[in-house]
Amino acid sequence: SIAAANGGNRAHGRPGYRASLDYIKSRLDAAGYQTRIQSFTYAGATGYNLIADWPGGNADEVLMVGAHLDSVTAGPGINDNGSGSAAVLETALTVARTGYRPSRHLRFGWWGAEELGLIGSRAYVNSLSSADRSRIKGYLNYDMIGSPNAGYFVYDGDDSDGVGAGPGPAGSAEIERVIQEYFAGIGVPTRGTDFDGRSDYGPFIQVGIPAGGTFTGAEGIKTSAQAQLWGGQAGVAFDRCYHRSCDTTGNINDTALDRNADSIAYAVWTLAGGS
Ligand code: DPN
Ligand code: ZN
Repeated sequence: SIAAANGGNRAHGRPGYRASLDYIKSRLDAAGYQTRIQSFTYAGATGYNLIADWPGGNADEVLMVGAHLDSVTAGPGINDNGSGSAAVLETALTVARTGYRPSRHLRFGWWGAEELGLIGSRAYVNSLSSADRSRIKGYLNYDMIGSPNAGYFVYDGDDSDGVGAGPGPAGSAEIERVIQEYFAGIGVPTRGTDFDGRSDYGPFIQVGIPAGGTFTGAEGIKTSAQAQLWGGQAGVAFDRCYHRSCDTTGNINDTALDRNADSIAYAVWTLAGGS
């Protein structure tokens, strides 16, 4: 509805982006987060990241959770990436609602201009001193987690398949294991997906920060083996509306979004510790 009231999208430099960011910021401010907006310039327009810190926890051991909030200009970008943005927001609000006191310091991020080449997340990582980078012990990324013809992919921290992009930085395998443990507990099989650099974990792993997260598929086609495993339609894209005007609220698989959102909470509570 924020996109609809602001020209139909949340693209970099468009009013729907800033309106969405302001909405999330107001929810987090009301819940007790310390928020800040980080600006950057790209392609002649100002872009924004939203960074939200949950007070407390060990500042030398930061767990960060992020999603890109921008869409393409073609449509409202509800699966890509309203899904991850909303689930990360709900996780942050649940932290506040439950009065969670994590051992590690928790930080949440919503990135601008991902669709133009991971611009916002790169600006954030570049803005950190090397000391601040080394304090971030893990980065969890959620980009497209409600795909209508969903797969259940977990970023392949340990390169268990031995093909493609290789393992993530040391520590990524533990993140992957924790996320796999959640899905095993609900009886949903998962498969690895490579750190191929197509989402905002890219700038983090480039500087050696362990990363992980989940993904339910984009323009790739679900195979018949995958349809056997997860249901859905073989020979059809995980998200037929990827980067199209039909990426609306009708383009969300509620079951996939629900399971993935729950996996975020499980990963945060497990990896950040405390009570
Ligand atoms: N962020 C999208 C892209 O860059 O095309 C989709 C995507 C998300 C692809 C996550 C791979 C992994
Ligand atoms: Zn995306």
